[in-house]
Amino acid sequence: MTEIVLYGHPDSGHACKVALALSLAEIPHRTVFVDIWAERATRPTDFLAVSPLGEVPVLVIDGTPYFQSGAILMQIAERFGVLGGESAEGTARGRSLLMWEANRIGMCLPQLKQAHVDQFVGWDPAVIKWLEGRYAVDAANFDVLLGDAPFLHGDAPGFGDVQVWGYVQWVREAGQEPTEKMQAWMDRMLALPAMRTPAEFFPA
Ligand SMILES: N[C@@H](CCC(=O)N[C@@H](CS)C(=O)NCC(=O)O)C(=O)O
Repeated sequence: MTEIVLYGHPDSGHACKVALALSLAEIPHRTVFVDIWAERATRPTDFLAVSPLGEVPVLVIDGTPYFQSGAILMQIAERFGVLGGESAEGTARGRSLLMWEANRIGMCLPQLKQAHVDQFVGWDPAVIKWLEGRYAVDAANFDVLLGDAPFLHGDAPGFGDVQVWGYVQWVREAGQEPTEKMQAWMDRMLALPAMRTPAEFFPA
């Protein structure tokens, strides 16, 4: 039987999205909590051995480590034929959504969330304004990408939805408002039976 281990932390949207993909696809696995706020050198040696950058998430499948959350999602979808990976169209849709998220939402919401955690100490107001401007564009484009469908992949969530969920789940913690369509999509994502809280995905 395939042995799958996911290293992550509840504060990492990148790790949460991989945990959500495994949960949605009902892929048996074990999770390992890694304290990302501790000094890297103090992190578990089995984790440091498989994480080339010392970051979470890392997914290890039968001893082979995969890193970078988007690449891990593609690996899961294509290898197990799930979350859009069952078809060429679903895979193509997921890849496009993944690249969009990584270049856009993944380049404003994580940073804005951290700025709020830091109470803006050390953050240049001009940088915050720039990130907020990026989010405004991304929120409008989210509506375009969702269209009238319940999920970004259509009738059921795919790995593109999971990618976007990673940090949109904390849109308000990042000090931003979701669009109406985004809120409705978030409600549908939260209602999925496979959904868990970050702390449930990665108990300390
Ligand atoms: N681009 C990477 C981002 C990974 C990342 O930034 N991980 C953070 C948590 S969200 C981390 O491990 N931080 C701890 C550290 O860098 O020491 C991905 O998509 O997986």
